[in-house]
Amino acid sequence: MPRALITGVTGQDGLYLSELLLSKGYEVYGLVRGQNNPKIELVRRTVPDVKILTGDLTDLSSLVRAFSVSQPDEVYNLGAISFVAYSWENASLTSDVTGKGVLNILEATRLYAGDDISKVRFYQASSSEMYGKVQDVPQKESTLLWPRSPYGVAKVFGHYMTINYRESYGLHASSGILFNHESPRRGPEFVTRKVTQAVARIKLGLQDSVTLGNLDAKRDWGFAGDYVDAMWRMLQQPEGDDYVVATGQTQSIERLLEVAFQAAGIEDWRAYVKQDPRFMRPAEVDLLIGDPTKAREVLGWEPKVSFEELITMMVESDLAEQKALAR
Ligand code: NAP
Ligand code: F7E
Repeated sequence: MPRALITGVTGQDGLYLSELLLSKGYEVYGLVRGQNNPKIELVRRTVPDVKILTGDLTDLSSLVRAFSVSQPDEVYNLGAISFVAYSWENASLTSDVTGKGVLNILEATRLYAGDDISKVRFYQASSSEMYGKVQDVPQKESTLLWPRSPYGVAKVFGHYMTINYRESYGLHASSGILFNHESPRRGPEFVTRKVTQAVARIKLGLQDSVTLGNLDAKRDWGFAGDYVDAMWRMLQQPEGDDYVVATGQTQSIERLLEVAFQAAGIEDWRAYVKQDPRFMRPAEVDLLIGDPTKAREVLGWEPKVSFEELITMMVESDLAEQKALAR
């Protein structure tokens, strides 16, 4: 039975990846940070077969201990401070966790492997935020990185450190440059879920409007359940490498609003949307659209859920959740 260690198991991708690996017969260990982390219950409820270990990406010895207990064949580093807006307010912490945390887990991986670097494979959750002020349209693996937030800068550090461990030590290390991916499990701070949750509450008469920031930004949004499959596929290749994972299509926030309100049977979304500079960012990433050709050709990966299906799925899930909460 192969063994996997996942950091960030309490997050959106951690839960989907746990389900995928368990369905493939893996023994799955999940790293959970903090004392009495409330999300531990979510993991126990959703994926009860995951074995929980405590540890933090900023604490190297906790990572060394997690490797020693789990003895993993595959490591998926999904842990991060992942909310871009928050990263300006907590830039140093974001650098420590999202950036230097990658170095810590790479080092723990190398210490665990000892003389046999081939005994473990490593996945790094890199991000399209690294493209920032985009230098190519669409963005591909070779596109110059130009991050626009402390989060993006920290991810660039993690990306290059992953490549460096591959080149320096021969570690089977892959960097998945994933474009935005969403689901009913998405945190409510991100724009898709903020919108689908608000739409559900407006439909049920629990809220009058939703207040957003920049409505012109464009993102290449896919379904998280599809994207974790690409992570797994990367670690099944003979060599580690870097891959863009994206749908190849881009949508504006305005289009997101249109689809989400329509999914709840509301045609005139403009009547319910306000804007506030509070939600604008010091520097914006205006346009993301990925070129997933390499992932398709090498990994045999393709997204299965369309943007419209994704947003409808999220609105329906939020309607059910809000109805249950209102009871
Ligand atoms: P998420 O829901 O925000 O989950 C982040 C996870 O990181 C949570 O489990 C969180 O734990 C954990 N974490 C935070 N600080 C930590 C620390 N100091 N030590 C260990 N773990 C820590 O993010 P996601 O959407 O699942 O994304 C997974 C990864 O992919 C992240 O690295 C993200 O940056 C990256 N990524 C995401 C997207 C996307 O569109 N979703 C795209 C590209 C890349 P708590 O629950 O305790 O806070
Ligand atoms: O913002 C705009 C905002 O916070 C998307 C993370 O998973 O994907 C995610 O980062 C866009 C931005 O995601 C609001 O300005 C307008 O242009 O949902 P988001 P993100 O910043 O793209 C990447 C790939 C990651 O790696 C990250 O970890 O929406 N926007 N009004 C708003 N965004 C939010 N959150 N809230 C608003 O009210």
